[in-house]
Amino acid sequence: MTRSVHVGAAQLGPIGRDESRDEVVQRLLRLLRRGAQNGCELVVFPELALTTFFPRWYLDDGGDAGIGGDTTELDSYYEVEMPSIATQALFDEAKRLAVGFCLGYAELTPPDTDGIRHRYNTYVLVDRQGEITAKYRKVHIPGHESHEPWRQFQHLERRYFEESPDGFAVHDALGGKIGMAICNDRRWPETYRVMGLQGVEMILIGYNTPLNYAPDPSQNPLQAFHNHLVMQAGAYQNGTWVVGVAKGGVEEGVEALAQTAIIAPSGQIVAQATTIGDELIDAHCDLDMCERYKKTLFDFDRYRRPAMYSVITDPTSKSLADSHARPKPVFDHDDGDTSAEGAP
Ligand code: CDT
Repeated sequence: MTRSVHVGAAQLGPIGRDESRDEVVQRLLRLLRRGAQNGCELVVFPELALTTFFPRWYLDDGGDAGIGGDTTELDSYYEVEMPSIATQALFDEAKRLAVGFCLGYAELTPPDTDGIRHRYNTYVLVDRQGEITAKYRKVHIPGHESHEPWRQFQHLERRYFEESPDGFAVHDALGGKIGMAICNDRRWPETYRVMGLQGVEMILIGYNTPLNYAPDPSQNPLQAFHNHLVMQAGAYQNGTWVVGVAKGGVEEGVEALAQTAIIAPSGQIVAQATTIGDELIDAHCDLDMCERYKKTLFDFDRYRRPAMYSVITDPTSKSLADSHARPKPVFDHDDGDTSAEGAP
């Protein structure tokens, strides 16, 4: 029997700074119910799906030393528990409808043994009984740490979130192997490969991507192209489904990419959002299709050459330039003749 997951990608339009959690949860519930009506087993929401994308503002006054001073507004964007009072309705409805979901939010942990509370950009995977079965914290945190007034808007993710200490796990869920990644993670091939090496069959990725990239505006017209480029390549090169879900549209004056897409292990887009607002797209994803790629062109055990890749993770590994340096010619001629022994 073929293994298949009917997945819904629940794109969100903008969330206002003054929009309450309850109002946002009502929007999520509408999308969850639409997914259930369509027969989805899993509905995937974007990164930071409960609030506006608050890293666009410098919200504390700790200066270059890091978060400090009055953090009242900043802290209001984080969840200190999950389910929270406001999100409980989503968990209850998921259970009633027997639809799993994946939700992105800002997480503020309880104090650890050193009394430190950690801030993460987090995804939870919730099963069809409404129980959290897996948590993922964003690995690649983009943007900057300090207030940069020259920008039209900030991207202070590196101030407001720590890098995940946990990495990329793959989970047995919905009859398949499911992984998660968040926004900037999707641009890095290692994200997909680390999960690919664990046999992942479906990667869930939420994103908030401003169309204006201040450090290099020449990339602005390429945002949509790069978005699909990286997710399609990640899917194909690892023989996995990828579900990329946007919070798009103009949020607090900042235009963000939509282009939510469900991508097959062939790298082909099988469903794509047509709006920049709240929209559910869905697809039947045949998980056994992954094998066609995992067992042929991308048979990792047969064809990969890990010994050749050590520079990726081993900082002590010799660079290619060092280990493959051309021997110096025996005779150096100043007439440009490179035919001497040792020359190419
Ligand atoms: N949310 C997020 O990770 N956004 C980044 C924006 C570019 S870096 C400032 C992204 O990779 O889409």
